Amino acid sequence: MVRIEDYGEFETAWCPGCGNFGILKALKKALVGLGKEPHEVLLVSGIGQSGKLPHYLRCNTFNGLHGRTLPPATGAKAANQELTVLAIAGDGDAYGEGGNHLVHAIRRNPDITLLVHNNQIYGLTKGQASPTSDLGMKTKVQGHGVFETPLNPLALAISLDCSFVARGFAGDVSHLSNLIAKAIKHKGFSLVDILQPCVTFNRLNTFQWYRERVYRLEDTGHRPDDRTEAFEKSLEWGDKIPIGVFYERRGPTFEDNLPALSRGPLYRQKHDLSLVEKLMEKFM
Ligand SMILES: Cc1ncc(C[n+]2csc(CCOP(=O)(O)OP(=O)(O)O)c2C)c(N)n1
Ligand SMILES: [Mg+2]
Repeated sequence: MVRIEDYGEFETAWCPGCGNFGILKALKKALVGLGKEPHEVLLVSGIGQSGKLPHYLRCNTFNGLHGRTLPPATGAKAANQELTVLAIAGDGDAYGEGGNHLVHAIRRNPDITLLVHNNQIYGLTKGQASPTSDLGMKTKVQGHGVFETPLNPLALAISLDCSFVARGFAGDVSHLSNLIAKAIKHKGFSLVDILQPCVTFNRLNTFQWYRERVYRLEDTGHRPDDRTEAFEKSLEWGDKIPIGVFYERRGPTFEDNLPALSRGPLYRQKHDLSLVEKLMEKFM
């Protein structure tokens, strides 16, 4: 039986008190709760403080380019559907540089889970505004305050009919770990946006700031199969911030739609090299 210790314990480069510790804890708890062995799991990340998370778990990992978590994660799942694939990204990574990939991954619906460490700031590069920084937030670069309308990742995902859309809070590890487990179990593309306080570069959206505002959707009788209600809930931001599963629907995945995968994962399929030879002959 798999245990938390099987995922290892590593020294991190995160600041003491960082919200990323809650996410790491919740992820390990979710994987162990689902009985996933480290060799059955692949974590794909980009660049950022968030992108370091896979360095701190003993399992399969791929750390690629900033904003480019989703293409290799989608490819890995297509090659081996037996793997549990998670893409790990920051708000800059997933919603800024990787925004285009996010839109099209949602449309494609691969059976992978995207965890976004949403600290509403570029952490690794020391505190520039990100697409989710609140209006008016002052940084060393945005000296007069952020004036761009913040991107609402949940509303965007629901408008694209994303098959699973949730928001968690790094300060509520057991709730977050439950959400991550649900997202992994869901068949299709799952987005879990995680409110993750950055204790060094975001002095506005602190643990206390989030704690005073978050409430659980499941306590309100919210029905995740109601897309219109999910959209309405996704617009709530300010004095009250909902967390939980906003929206969930069933439907064919990217892998279901690929005829080449009907005979099982690519790596298990026997290849008939004579077919390739015949093809090559045509070009002789
Ligand atoms: C292609 C490319 N563009 C920009 C950068 C510089 N860069 C590295 S991380 C980062 C943003 C990090 O913010 P976020 O994705 O929110 O992650 P965090 O550190 O906050 O977890 C940027 C702009 C880069 N490494 N590569
Ligand atoms: Mg960030």
